[in-house]
Amino acid sequence: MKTSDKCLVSVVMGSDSDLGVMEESMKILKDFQIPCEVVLTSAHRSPERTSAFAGEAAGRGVRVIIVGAGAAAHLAGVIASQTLLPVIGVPIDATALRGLDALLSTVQMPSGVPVAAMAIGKAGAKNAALMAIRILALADEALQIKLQKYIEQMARDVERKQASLNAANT
Ligand code: RP5
Repeated sequence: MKTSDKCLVSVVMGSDSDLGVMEESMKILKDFQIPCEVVLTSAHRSPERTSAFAGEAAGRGVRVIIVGAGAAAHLAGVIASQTLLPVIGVPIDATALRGLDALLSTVQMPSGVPVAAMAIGKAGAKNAALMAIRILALADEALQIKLQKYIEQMARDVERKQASLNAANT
């Protein structure tokens, strides 16, 4: 498994077909300069590789695991069952059920094994990274400041868009 040594966040996905969605997580982590890695493993197709990853991630310094998976998406739950690290799940639209299958598989975890389930698709992938950053920011004041600036920028963007709308409608 090719992984970086010093990453704080692992972005895990069940298939390379999930990459287009999970890139949203990676973009945010890169913007916040959080060292991260991408790991491809499947709960169903490579169960031993999945267990090996879950078992060693914390020991390598990983602090949060983001998991994107579609269909009967068991990957986040299976990883959460084998690590103490917080696991954030991103349901992916990969079948005729448009992600509802993955959402229910991700969110309906049995008691005792938590997965923080995000929205289906790109918004979920983006929010998964922001949630990971919020977790890391609990012990990192500089990261808290970056998050605050990100939030303030979002508010400014709304005002800028309002101004554009006003200009287009006068
Ligand atoms: C899941 O099955 C993967 O996470 C992916 O979303 C879905 C389909 O995988 P592929 O058949 O495209 O490899 O395990």
